[in-house]
Amino acid sequence: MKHLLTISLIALSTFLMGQDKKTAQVDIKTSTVCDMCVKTIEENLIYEKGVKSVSVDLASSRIHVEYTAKKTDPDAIRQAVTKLGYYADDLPGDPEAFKKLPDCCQKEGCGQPEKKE
Ligand SMILES: [Cu+2]
Repeated sequence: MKHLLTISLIALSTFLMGQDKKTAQVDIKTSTVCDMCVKTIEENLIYEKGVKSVSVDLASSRIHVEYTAKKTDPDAIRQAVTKLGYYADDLPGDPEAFKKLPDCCQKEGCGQPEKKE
C-alpha cells in the first residue's frame, strides 16, 4: 500500500511538473476606448503572478493573456483586471480604481460594463 502511494506521488509530481511550463491563454472582454486604457491594462497586468504576455485589442476591447497554467487561472486574471478599474467579462470594475484612472478614460466610460440591449 505504501509502495502504491509512493508511485502515485511520483506520477502526480511528474504530472504537475509538466503543467508547470504549460502556457494557457484567455481572452477577456473589457472596455477600452483610448490608448491610455490599453497602456494601463498592459503595463499592470503583466506583473500579475503567472502572466506571461498581455495584448489589448483596442478595436474589439479584448484582452488576450498568455499565462502559466499552474500559477494562475482566468478568474484570477479577471480579478486583476477589475482591480485596475476595468470590467472583465461579467465582473464590474472596481469603482475606487476607476476613479483613479486618467480623465480621458473616465470621460469615455472605460470600466463601465456595456449595457446589454
Ligand atoms: Cu481610456
